[in-house]
Amino acid sequence: MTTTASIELTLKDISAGRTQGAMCSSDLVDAPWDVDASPGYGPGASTADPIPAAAPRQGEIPQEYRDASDAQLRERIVAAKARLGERVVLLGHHYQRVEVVEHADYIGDSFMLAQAALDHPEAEAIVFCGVHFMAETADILSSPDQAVLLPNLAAGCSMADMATIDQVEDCWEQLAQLWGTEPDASGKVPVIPVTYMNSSAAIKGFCGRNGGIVCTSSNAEVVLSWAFERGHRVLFFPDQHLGRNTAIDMGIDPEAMPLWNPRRPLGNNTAEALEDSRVILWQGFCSVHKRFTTAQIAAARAQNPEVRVIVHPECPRETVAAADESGSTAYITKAIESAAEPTSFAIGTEINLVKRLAAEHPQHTITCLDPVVCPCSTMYRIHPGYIAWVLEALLAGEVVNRISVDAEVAAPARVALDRMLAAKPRI
Ligand code: CIZ
Repeated sequence: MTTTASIELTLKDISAGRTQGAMCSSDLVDAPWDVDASPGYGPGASTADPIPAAAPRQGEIPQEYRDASDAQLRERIVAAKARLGERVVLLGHHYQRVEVVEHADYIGDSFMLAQAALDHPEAEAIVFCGVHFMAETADILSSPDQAVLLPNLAAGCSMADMATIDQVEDCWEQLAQLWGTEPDASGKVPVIPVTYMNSSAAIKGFCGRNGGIVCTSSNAEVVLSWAFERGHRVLFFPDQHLGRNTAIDMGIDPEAMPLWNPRRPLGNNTAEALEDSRVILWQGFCSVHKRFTTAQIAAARAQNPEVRVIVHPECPRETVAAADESGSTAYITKAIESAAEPTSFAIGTEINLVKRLAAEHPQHTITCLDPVVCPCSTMYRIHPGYIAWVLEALLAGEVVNRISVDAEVAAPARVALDRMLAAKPRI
């Protein structure tokens, strides 16, 4: 089982063939600029997923950053940040590696980081160490004269790419043909679109235009309640597991949750099944979280019957049902921080967060449920070399890797995000 050893060691083990059964490619030990030379999500957990043709690509960065040692990059980032002072805010997602989050002004989930972006109108640049949809969200929430920078443009999210705006529009048209879009006598519309934060700005904009809302894994239940006050059903995308787990926890019958396959008419459902539905689940998933299984939970319990198993709600239903608890990264972090007695935790989420929590809480034994878990390969594309490059460019008066959402998409996306920000997280 994975312990507090560094991710680098895990990757070296995989590379040397010492770890069996991993989907994790040994290429992860390569420098990101080598990985970025070919299109794709990068090596690791997401390699099996098709990448959209229009996915952003990262160009080559100057050789000096590629040649610098870890220590030199660290020094350069610290120095550049000190010189930039309040001109820059650096946001680090929970799933980023230690060498990245050590430079972050805020470390958190997408919900917390979206709020942090809102709280810094004075910063001229927000460097978002996360993935593309998070930077888009920060751009939508920040003021137009602030620049949001994504250090590596290829840091995307395979789950977010599983629902394209064309597919969602097409689904919406098919549902509108069945039921129309007007409210009935009770004042409720036939269906409310709800998108997980892990989606493109275009899809958030779609939700804003069509009476819908965004959710994160921290507030999905609150958001679904909001939607059921306004509609008979919810169309939930792109993560089927978060939608299913949240709805089941709210007491909704799993039979009333058909899966929508965007490549088939009516999503591969009958009109009757859709009529009887409460939540229509898009067929998307997270490549990292789908790896956590009931067998891993059984193995953790066989090793230590006292172990407290907490998994992320992006995991499959049977895994969530077998765990002791499930919750967002904020929930997991808080559960560990608030455990009064030394406790054994087995955690089902991305490895960088698990390792960091283990290092920060030596009084507890914190392991990852998956013995050969890969880092999220797209999050892993943010490397200190890219951070040094964007910060030093700012010092030289140059803005690189700016993520800008078109105004006509940003305005309705902001409506959907504002609805979410008004919905209070459960924890
Ligand atoms: O909301 C987020 O940032 C993600 C991707 C997961 C979580 O639980 O924080």
